[in-house]
Amino acid sequence: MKCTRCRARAEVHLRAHNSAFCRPCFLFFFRRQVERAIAHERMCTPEEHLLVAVSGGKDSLALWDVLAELGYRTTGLYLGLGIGAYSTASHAKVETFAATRGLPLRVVDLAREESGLAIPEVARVTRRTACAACGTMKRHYFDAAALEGGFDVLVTGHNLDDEAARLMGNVLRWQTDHLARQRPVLPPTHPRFVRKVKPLYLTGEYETAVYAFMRGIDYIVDECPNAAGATQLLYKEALNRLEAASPGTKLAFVKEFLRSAQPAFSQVEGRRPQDCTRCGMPAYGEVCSFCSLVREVQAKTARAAAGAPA
Ligand code: Q46
Ligand code: ZN
Repeated sequence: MKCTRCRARAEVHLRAHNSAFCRPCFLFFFRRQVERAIAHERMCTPEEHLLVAVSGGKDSLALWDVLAELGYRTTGLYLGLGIGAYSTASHAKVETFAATRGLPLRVVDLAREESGLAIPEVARVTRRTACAACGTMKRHYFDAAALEGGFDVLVTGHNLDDEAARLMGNVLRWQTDHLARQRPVLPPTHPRFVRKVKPLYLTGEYETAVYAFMRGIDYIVDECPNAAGATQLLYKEALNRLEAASPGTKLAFVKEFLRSAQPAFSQVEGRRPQDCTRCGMPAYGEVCSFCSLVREVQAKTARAAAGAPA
């Protein structure tokens, strides 16, 4: 097979794009996809300071690599979630990536923060799934780090597969409030929020894996051990089957949702957040969801210590 761009021997075949590329042309194509997403959605400008949330996986490290290559001012943000060997290994990958490229990195270790709570403990005490606890904790620490560091934009590595799976989940349950917020750019709705963007929202997981391989990025291949039971994976598998039978399905699903359906949902977007009475961060009730979770853990831990049933 020949490269669609230069007719050299192709190394990658992208069925969804009906294209094949040699190595230099694939890297060009990948970067241009990110540039186009940023320009089309007005995600950020070269003057702004970007905080890039990195997990040690291929998507976030590939994204950080492209953004730095494109000349954006970036700082990485790694959250130590306290998930055993997975957290230790992913932290090491991020540190090495940043050090070899001379890029600034911030590390927030959840167990060392004021609340002192790592994900497994929150999940165990509250009897939530690890991912439910993790989602609330991650959102809070991302927002807090962006605010504290004076960043303009928070960038995450969500790719097309993530967005398609999330869309499928939201549609299957008609979660209209979630659909209202499922966009590649979220403008701040509170003075303590910064803009949140997802430059890989139209880039498939396979493409980021190929990019990471070609660029020699050493990322953590293993998934978080808690991912296995997550419903998201089931949606991803279903979408992969649809994609195999009809290439381009995921791209059309997400693109068309954003073009023709999403505006109707965002029109009815709900209330604006107030200030959390405990931490000052945005909240939809008296306290934000993070503080409410921390309170719950503290109350249940105290009850258990006093010998009462949880
Ligand atoms: S890190 Fe956290 Fe994910 Fe692990 S506990 Fe679930 S949400 S699976 S992206
Ligand atoms: Zn709070």
